[in-house]
Order: sequence, then C-alpha cells, then structure tokens
Amino acid sequence: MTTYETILVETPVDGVGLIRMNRPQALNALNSQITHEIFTAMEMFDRDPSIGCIILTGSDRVFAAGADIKQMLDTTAITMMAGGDFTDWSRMTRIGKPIIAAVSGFALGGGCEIAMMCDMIIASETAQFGQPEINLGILPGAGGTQRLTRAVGKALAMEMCLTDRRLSADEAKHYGLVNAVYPIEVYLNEAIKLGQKVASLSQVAIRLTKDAVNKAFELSLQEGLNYEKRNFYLLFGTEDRTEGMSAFVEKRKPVWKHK
Ligand code: DAK
Repeated sequence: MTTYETILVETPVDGVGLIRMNRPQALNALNSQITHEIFTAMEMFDRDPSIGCIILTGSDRVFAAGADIKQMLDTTAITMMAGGDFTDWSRMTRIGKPIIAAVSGFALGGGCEIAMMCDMIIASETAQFGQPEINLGILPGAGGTQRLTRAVGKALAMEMCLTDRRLSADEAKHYGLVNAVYPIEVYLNEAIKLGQKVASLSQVAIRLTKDAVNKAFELSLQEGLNYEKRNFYLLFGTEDRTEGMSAFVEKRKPVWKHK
C-alpha cells in the first residue's frame, strides 16, 4: 500500500475518494513531494473501480498558498526544461474521473491553478482566489493565464495576473469560477454530496462526458461537435446505455454496470 507524508487519503463515503493536502506549516505550499503524492493518489483512485469521483481539498484555513517558493528559489530554467521540479503537473489532466476541488481559505498561485485543473469547484465563504506570481517577478505557469482567462474573461484575468487582485468566494461564484459557495462548516460535506451524485451514475458515460466537455477548451466548434458525436456514438456500444433507456421506459431506477 502506498504511504504518503504530505497528503491524507480516505474514502469518506462509498464511491468518493478524498485527497487532503496536509502541509499546514507551509500553508500547503506545493513542493514536488506533495504534487507527486497528489497525482499518484489521483491516479490510484482513477484506476479503482469502486471510486467514481475524486475530491481535492486542503484545510479550512488554506487550500494551497501556491507552489513552494522556498523550493523554487533554487530552481533554474535549465532544470525545469530538463524535467525537474514543478514540471509534472500535466499528470492531473490525464485523470479520467471527475475531480472536485473543495476550497476554503487561500487558493493562490499554483493553489488557484490546481483548483482550476479540477472539473468543479465548491468553495467555503472564506475562500480567496488569486494569482500573485507577479509579486515574485514571475507569471502563472500552471495554467493561470489560460484557464483563468477562459473562466472569468480577459479583463478580470488580466487584472488578477497583473495586479494580484484577489477574488472572494462570492465574486468567484459571480464570475463563474466556482460552482457554489457554502458556509465553512458544510462546504466539504457539500462537495462530498456532489461527488456522491457523480459516483452514483454510469462511470463510462461520466468519463466520456468529462472528456467531451474538456475538449471545448481545445478544439474549434466543428471539431468539438465531431468529437462530442464520436463519444455519443461510443456510448451506444455500452450496456449502461441500454440499461439507462430500458429503466426509463420501464419506470424503474437503472442499475449501472459501468460498462
Ligand atoms: N511557498 C513556501 N512557503 C510558503 C508559501 C509558499 N507559496 N506560502 C506560505 N508559506 C509559508 C511561509 O513562508 C510561512 O513559513 P515560516 O516562515 O513560518 O517558516 C508559513 O507558510 C505561513 O505563512 P505566512 O506567515 O506568510 O502566513 P500569513 O497568514 O501571514 O500569510 C499568505 C498567508 C498566503 C497570504 C502568504 O503566506 C503568502 O502570500 N504566501 C505566498 C503566496 C504566493 O505568492 N503564492 C504564489 C507562489 S508562485 C508550475 C506549477 C506551479 C507554479 C508555476 C509553474 N509548472 C507546472 C511549470 C506555481 C507558482 C506559484 O504558485
């Protein structure tokens, strides 16, 4: 069994895998150890047929305060280009199951970026989103300039990246960055409930749906429509499609086989 030092991994309810970032002394700063452990745990849940949805969270005080600045201090362009620290974040984009970020407190820099790499974001009322890299003489390097701009639009993304303007939880909801905001006492439970809902559905349909929605960010409209149609046709080869439609016609609940 894999052991972790910087994250806690559990299954709080059937079907939902929870990963909790746990470097409180560094406000969950994302060094190469914690990101390696997060992505390894995600890959493990992705392969586990009993898990239908993954949740990434931190503590009530902090989701993550960004990449570890102390580790970055000695990193060079050459070591990054050679595949050293801070280069393997794209592992997360290959996770096929939906990932929900449950965010409370600071989600800054790489913390905001890793939340945006998730498929949905549930925030507590104390959540704060920002890209403060400009204060360090760098720019967001894990998708902040791209995913944030797609999520909130150019004007606000520019302001956030150029001036370290931060978004409160309510602003993040208003601008479409997060799905919902809840009081701090319940945000994690609400994320778990959302995860349970996702996990209760046909996992093969869920996987192809996530895949198709994500393509909207990468393809032209026509290419995206073709891609969507391809996934749609593929689902007509599954037992779950037959079961879902039969259950509707027979006025009963479907029993998913996930194949
Ligand atoms: N890195 C390392 N340590 C950090 C940290 C960070 N990002 N954030 C906080 N800490 C540490 C502090 O140094 C302090 O440690 P000690 O001094 O006690 O040893 C401890 O956590 C508590 O922090 P504070 O004393 O500062 O706590 P406050 O409540 O006063 O302030 C704060 C909280 C979150 C406002 C503040 O800590 C802060 O501004 N932190 C830095 C935020 C930041 O600038 N984040 C952006 C970092 S750059 C990439 C992948 C990722 C990235 C880039 C590329 N590739 C895949 C290519 C990402 C880059 C970034 O995120």
